[in-house]
Amino acid sequence: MNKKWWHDKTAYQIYPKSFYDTNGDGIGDLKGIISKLDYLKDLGIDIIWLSPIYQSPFVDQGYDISDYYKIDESFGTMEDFDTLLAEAKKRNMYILMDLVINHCSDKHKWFQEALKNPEGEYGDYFYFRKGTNGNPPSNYRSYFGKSAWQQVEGTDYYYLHMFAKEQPDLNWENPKLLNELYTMINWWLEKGVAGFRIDAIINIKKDLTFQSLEPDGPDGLVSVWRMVENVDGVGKLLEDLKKNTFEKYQAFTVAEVFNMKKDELVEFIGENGHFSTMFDFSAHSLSMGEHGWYDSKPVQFMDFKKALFHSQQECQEVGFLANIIENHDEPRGVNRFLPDHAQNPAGAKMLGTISILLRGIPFLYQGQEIGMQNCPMDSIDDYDDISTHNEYLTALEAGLSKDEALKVCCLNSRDNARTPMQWDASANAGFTSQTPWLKVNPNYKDLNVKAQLADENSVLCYYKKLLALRKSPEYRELFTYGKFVPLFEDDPDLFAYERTLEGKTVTVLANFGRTAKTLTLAIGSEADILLNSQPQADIHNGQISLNSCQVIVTG
Ligand code: TEU
Ligand code: CA
Repeated sequence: MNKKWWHDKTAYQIYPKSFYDTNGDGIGDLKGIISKLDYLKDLGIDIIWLSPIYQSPFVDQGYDISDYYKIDESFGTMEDFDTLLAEAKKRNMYILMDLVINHCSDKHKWFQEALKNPEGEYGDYFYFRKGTNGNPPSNYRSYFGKSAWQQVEGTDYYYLHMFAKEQPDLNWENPKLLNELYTMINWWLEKGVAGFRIDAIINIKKDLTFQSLEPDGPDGLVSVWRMVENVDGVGKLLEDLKKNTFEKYQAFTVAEVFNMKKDELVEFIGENGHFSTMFDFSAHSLSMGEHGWYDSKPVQFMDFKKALFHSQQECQEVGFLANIIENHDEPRGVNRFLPDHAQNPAGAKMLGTISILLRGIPFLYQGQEIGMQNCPMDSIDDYDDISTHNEYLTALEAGLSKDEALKVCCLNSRDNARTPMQWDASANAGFTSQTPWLKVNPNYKDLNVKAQLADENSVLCYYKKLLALRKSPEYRELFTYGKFVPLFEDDPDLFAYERTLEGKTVTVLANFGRTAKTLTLAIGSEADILLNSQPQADIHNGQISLNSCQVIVTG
């Protein structure tokens, strides 16, 4: 395997709106990010992915871009961005932008022009189709609910939007549009960004017949996902994208790909794949409901373990996955993947360890390093997220009471991860001096960066040790290139595996169970303890005892 510059790096996702506000408007900003670079460096971060900071009407929190060449004023200016790049570079850190090119905002000038004349030049940047007998061209349901076709007022034209109606899909069959996108991407790479996280990219290939499919819900619609699933040919678009942009700059790309087709793994992230890496969502997909959040299921430990073991084994001969516990679309991992008795600092350390020492590129999400948790909301009006409001309605339509529907949102909402970063115990968790744009989690007085920096047993101090171990001169190669070998696969409490490289082995042992557990291992009593989440470790003669929620790494 050819070594690449990003193989041994650790990444961190910033959700800029909720990271750190320096001018008191309640919205995080670029100056805020710059002021926290040392914090991230100290944590052990190399690569920073910024959720979208482009100009946007924020219908979907910046994933609706109205100008790809501008920084939204709520975040600062292009000068601030250049300063961020320069300051990151000084610290040997890399910046990734979020590349949202399946769709843009309905306020983008392309779309504004297109609306004036759907049959004109800009009309062909999007998918405009005529409806039949006053009905949309097909029965697709958008990811955010209701028809994926929106009628253009006063005409019989509709345009396709797989997400919100304010996010019209871009026509990837149009070479002119592609040229505009390539030029824009190269412009950012020339500027010095190290690469991109690539949004919703699997959706770019459409079945141009746009034929209706069998409905999958009482609304008579079918998830637009079915159309994506049935169409071939995304690979050609992705390869052209890479050749015209990323490849020339050795850019690092991490793709957001859900439900890839089985045989696409090599094509996507193999040695010459379309992307450097892509997120492993196998554990996240476990809780997805068939019809929405209201029929989502809690994740069972054995399923969680099986899913991760499977993707580790499937990918290790092929390429690198990007391992995550949470992101801005998901509830907090501590609440989602840990059993009730482990939803505490001990559990957070355990979950962090098993994830970060897997083979692949670790991606932390802001607040994960202090064990941030889901945020309780008292009313649906406290939620900002467009998807949460849609899922709430879907739950009501399915017959849930208002209280039940709210509960469903509390468990699943994307806003769980979007509440402001908890910096200290002062008002608004030190995130802003004024009113934050989204509620701060009330647990911030006990759970914040400042308190954890001062406590050597905190989740944060533990994460620092964990990342330092992964990047230590002695173990860096092993954690980067070493084979993943599962251990105790059938044990209902243990999450355990080895990483091995050239005769060297590291063993990761975590006890997710409620009670202590003694196990017999091939390691002798001479094994060094490289990391231990609790004060004591009990190893003799190949026997090791783990308390509930304890994780030990030996080497
Ligand atoms: O997410 C794509 C995507 O498939 C999500 O809709 C996901 O299924 C959902 O968030 C689960 O609740 C990306 C971005 O990460 C997301 O924030 C955007 O809303 C979306 O694309 C549209 O750009
Ligand atoms: Ca601000």
